[in-house]
Amino acid sequence: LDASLDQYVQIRIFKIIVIGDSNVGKTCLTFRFCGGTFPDKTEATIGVDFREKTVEIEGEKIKVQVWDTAGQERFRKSMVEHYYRNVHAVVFVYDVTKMTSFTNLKTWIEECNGHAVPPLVPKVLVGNKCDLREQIQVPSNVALKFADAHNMLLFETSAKDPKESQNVESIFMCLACRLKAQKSLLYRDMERQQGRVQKLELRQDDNSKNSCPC
Ligand SMILES: Nc1nc2c(ncn2[C@@H]2O[C@H](COP(=O)(O)OP(=O)(O)OP(=O)(O)O)[C@@H](O)[C@H]2O)c(=O)[nH]1
Ligand SMILES: [Mg+2]
Repeated sequence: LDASLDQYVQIRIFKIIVIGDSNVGKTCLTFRFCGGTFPDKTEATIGVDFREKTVEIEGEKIKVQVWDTAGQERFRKSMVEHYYRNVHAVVFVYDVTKMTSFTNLKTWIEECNGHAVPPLVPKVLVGNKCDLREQIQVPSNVALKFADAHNMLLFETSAKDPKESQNVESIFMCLACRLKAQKSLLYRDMERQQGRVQKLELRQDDNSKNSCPC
């Protein structure tokens, strides 16, 4: 019992919020990642839906807590403060078949910046519905330029197409890896302050064996 309790106490939780226009597929993406399937039917999210998945990185179990937020203003306005409080990472989603969902990203980024999210909080951009190849309105190179300008990685995905599920997984795994690495860096800095450089080098060696999806 002691051992299992120990594990429970040590598990870390990363809060990742998923933001973007209504109908871009935030619910479907989070469902795909946490539940492994594409939901037959979705309703507009009201407030927020929580989903979570425990992943293992470098032997450490981490709980990824995904906040599937509402895109419609009337369903989110009372919740916005809660979305951004103590957030660890942000996923901005647009729909590759709808240009307005891409141009609106500016507003979503402004909202995020307006809530004093620290610059170290990783942010990524996700273009969803790539399975609708004939209807693409947002070219990859345009999205890539935008992502670069905002210091974000770009993922093009489909929550619907099972062949793309690895890409969906990569979004959250990449963020979890980065968060884990950030925390290790923090620990290393503390060690450096204490003059424990030897241990610092050992840790770096350990890290080089890892396979991060990004
Ligand atoms: N073809 C295709 N359709 C998708 C994909 N992802 C979501 N959809 C469809 O897009 C619609 C909206 O999906 P949701 O996940 O509910 O959208 P949302 O961003 O959560 O919307 P709000 O909750 O209102 O903010 C649904 O009809 C989904 O079936 C995808 O990857 N491909
Ligand atoms: Mg939704």
